[in-house]
Amino acid sequence: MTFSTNSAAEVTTPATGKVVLITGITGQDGAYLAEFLLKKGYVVHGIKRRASLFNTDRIDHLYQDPHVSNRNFVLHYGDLTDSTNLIRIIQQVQPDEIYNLAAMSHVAVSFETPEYTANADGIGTLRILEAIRILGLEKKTRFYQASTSELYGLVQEIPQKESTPFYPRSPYAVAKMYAYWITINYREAYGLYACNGILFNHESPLRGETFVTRKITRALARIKLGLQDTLYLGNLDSLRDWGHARDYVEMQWLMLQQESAEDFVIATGVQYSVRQFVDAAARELGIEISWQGQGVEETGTDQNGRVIVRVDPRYFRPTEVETLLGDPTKAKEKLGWTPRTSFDELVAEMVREDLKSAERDELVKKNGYAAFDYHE
Ligand code: NDP
Ligand code: GDR
Repeated sequence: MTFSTNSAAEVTTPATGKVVLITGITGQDGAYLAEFLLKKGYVVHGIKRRASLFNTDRIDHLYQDPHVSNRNFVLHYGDLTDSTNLIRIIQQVQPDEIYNLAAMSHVAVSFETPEYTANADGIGTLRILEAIRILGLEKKTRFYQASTSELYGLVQEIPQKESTPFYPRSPYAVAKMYAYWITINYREAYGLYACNGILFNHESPLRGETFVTRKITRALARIKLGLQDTLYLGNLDSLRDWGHARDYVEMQWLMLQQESAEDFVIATGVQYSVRQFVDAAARELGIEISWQGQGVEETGTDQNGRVIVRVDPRYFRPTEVETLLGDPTKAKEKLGWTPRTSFDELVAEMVREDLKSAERDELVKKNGYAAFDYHE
């Protein structure tokens, strides 16, 4: 499904409700947030990038025919690396709230593309803040910045809370650190309602396939159906605090509804290793994994003696974030927010959805068409 670009006349069509602009609307959080805000009666505008293939799968169910007037869901072509484009879109949309979710969000990839990551994730945030200022929207437009637990990096305190010192460990985290501080600076210098959500890892069936949780649920579902032999992973000992994206976008909205702008840690307060995530996902599929060996030699074997998990050093990072565990006390107290989905429910939902798509691929294969495979 495609989306048209928008003329100024189309996007200024009067509509009821507040108007929001979401960057990164085609991503995991963008899709959940757009749906959440539409249900709340907002008019939702989103920025999507031009791509050579359709890249709107996650939001196709929200699509509205561009020929219909009074749409409450409108997409604009744009990019965080393009200041004039951002200024023009913000000028047209005149948003009450901006959610800056767009980013080159893959930590491992940021080591390969550090300059681009700094440009999009760091300076991109500055471009939006400057656009708000240039357009004189400081008093009208509230700004949410998608900050990250990756800022804690080499952790200085366990669990991590708003006051825990940062020690970023990747080009991604360093770029996000700039974005974090420039958001605070614009709040203090120009009185903008601008805040950081310091979100710990959050996952869902919409999670990108190369992040570890989705890579695991997708691969194990395919292994279960005989579409794939092996799941290759990097650091199995890495510890993360995993929540559900659907719960976390609600908090992003809540942060913009307060009397004054503040920064919040959003996390579950519970931590698991990558290996434990593999075990939990495998159990959902009736697979019991036993682990043998250490380091790069470590393997996971199923109850039939097949080695289905192996370590591949290509997935190690030059500098790793070994352990993250958030303390969401402030969000609980001030926003009244608690995560609704448990770790087991999250894993079960992701496995269920990946099993469904593996079953579709199995059908295609059985009917003589090859189902492709990849191991990123
Ligand atoms: P995704 O990777 O799923 O989505 C990222 C979005 O940003 C996509 O829509 C992508 O477009 C878009 N994007 C990337 N680069 C640009 C660019 N240069 N200009 C415009 N748009 C761009 O990330 P999530 O939804 O998981 O995360 C949302 C935000 O929250 C990100 O900023 C991420 O860094 C941050 N975050 C995420 C956490 C998580 O666990 N999910 C935790 C903490 C922070 P396209 O679809 O075309 O690629
Ligand atoms: P992260 O998520 O780096 O925490 O960033 P990711 O799922 O990529 O990695 C989590 C941990 O798992 C280890 N790991 C692997 N990771 C990937 N991707 N692939 C593997 O094969 C693999 N094997 C082990 C990693 O080394 C790491 O320790 C996510 C992103 O959403 C960021 O944008 C966000 O800011 C942070 O979460 C909070």
